[in-house]
Amino acid sequence: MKPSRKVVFFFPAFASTEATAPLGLLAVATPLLRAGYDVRLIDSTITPNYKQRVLEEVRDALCLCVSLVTGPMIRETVDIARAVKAWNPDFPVILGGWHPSLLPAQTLEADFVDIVVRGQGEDSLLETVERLQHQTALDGVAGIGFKRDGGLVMNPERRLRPLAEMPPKAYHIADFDAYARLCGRRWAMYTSSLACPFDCSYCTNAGVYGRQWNALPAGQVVEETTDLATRYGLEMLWVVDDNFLVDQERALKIAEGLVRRRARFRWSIQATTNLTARLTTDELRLLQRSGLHQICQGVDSASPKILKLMNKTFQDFDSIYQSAERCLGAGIRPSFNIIFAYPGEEERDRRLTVDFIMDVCRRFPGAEFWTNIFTPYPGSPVMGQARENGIEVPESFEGWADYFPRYTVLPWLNGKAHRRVQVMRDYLRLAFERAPISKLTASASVRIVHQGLRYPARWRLDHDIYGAPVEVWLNQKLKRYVAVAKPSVDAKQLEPAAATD
Ligand code: B12
Ligand code: SF4
Repeated sequence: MKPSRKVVFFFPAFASTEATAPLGLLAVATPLLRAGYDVRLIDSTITPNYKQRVLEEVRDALCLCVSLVTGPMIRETVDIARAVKAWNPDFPVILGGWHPSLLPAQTLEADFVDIVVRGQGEDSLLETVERLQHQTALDGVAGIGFKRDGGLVMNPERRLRPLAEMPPKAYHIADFDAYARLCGRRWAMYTSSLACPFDCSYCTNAGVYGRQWNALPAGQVVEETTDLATRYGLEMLWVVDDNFLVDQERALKIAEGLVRRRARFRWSIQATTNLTARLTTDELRLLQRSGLHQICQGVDSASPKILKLMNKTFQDFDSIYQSAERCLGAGIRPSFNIIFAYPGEEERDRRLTVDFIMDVCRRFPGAEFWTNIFTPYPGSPVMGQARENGIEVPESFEGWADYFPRYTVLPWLNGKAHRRVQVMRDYLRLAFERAPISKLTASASVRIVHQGLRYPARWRLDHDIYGAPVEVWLNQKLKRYVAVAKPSVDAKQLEPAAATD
């Protein structure tokens, strides 16, 4: 029998209503489609019966490929891979994405994983799939690891290719209707540059993309983004680059190009505060006219001691205030991220950060903060001191499933202290308005009650008092009245992926 040319992609849910097509899988799909493979994409977020669908699709396929990051996505990965192996222990299961890239050997040790792909997957996956199809050995395929005779074989690394050399992503295999039904907004992710020149000690990016920032030319970004938005009727693009503003001239050229093209979509970026603060209000206004509506920036802490420990000395406090003031002056929402409980953070450091958040939000209404609990990720520089910090590093692939910044418990933040920080984060959520990607439809009366809760929340944060959190409880009750769109169809009934792009 001729080996199949069908490849099944699975994307485990990331427990979020911020649903859109998984860009990593759309990236690795293109070379396969161009080589004539039939790609089926099953995203559990929009497929209620995803397990059954995977089990049906693999029956006449060549392999199953899963994309995942560290954390809860591991649970569904394990479940699906085990189910596939129960059906056919010899069916190849391939894992790619951030977690397998950062911990390839441990991931490959799992008995339901046959191959791991490290880093950029476009070329590595195509070569792997071709070898599987021709039933030839996997030796020499750079960037992958596989099993032989019960042992692990790690092939040499694959050289990183600049983004400009990479093929376009296969957006056409994604069901944007189903994502829009789930999150209430029709949007997609887009990559215009790779890597970041900085070196924050909690960040894993250098481990996968190095520090050599490289980018697509402005003209290409303008062409591709306008085409994408028109083709798929998108109202928004999230440019997921690590640091979009490294090349200021390119950023402004993109804005000029989009204004000239009369682009009608909104877009958001991620950038460091020091680079955002380099822009004048007029330059930010140009970006706003081109559709830029949000700049996500990692502030992380307001304690100079913690910023130093994070190796974030490139960011000063003036730049944060300047960024907030100028972005808002230009009509762009500054969206700041905070990490609580970084190793070495004491109560007074955390207090400094809360006071800082309150100050920025009061002085610059419209600025928003999103907070996380420090989560030690494999491959980040701070993981080098994991043992000294008392962190128990999981010894198996499955052990990483509970690493999630929403609820990570740390040796120095557990029990009562952990609960206190979580309640404090709940009050920060209540105290000032934030705009999530998903469009949640709350009734006017729910919104009025919500606004009323802001004032006691701010009082509590000012006075550092979080006992008997009735407002948080009330807010949770109110959430029941916020209608979240649910996927009504099985989006996986996609037409077999059509030809090339
Ligand atoms: C978009 C994004 C999200 C979106 C995902 C939306 C979606 N539908 O996919 C949302 C907002 C939901 C999200 C959530 C989270 N995210 Co996130 N996210 C990103 C971001 C910004 C872009 C990812 C992306 O699509 N990039 C573009 C694609 C093309 O690149 P890529 O993913 O690297 O894919 C390439 C390779 O990795 C590989 N590859 C990928 N998949 C596969 C699969 C196969 C089979 C193969 C062969 C190869 C392969 O080939 C691809 C092409 O070269 C990255 C940072 C970044 N700069 O990449 C963080 C990042 C992936 N997220 C991260 C984290 C920590 C989180 C959260 C925990 C954050 C939080 N505070 O809650 C949650 C976790 C969600 C969960 N399930 O547990 C970390 C992951 C670290 C790690 N160790 O895994 C990253 C790296 C950010 C960081 N620097 O810390 N995230
Ligand atoms: S600025 Fe952001 S992307 Fe760059 S190293 Fe720091 S955390 Fe990572």
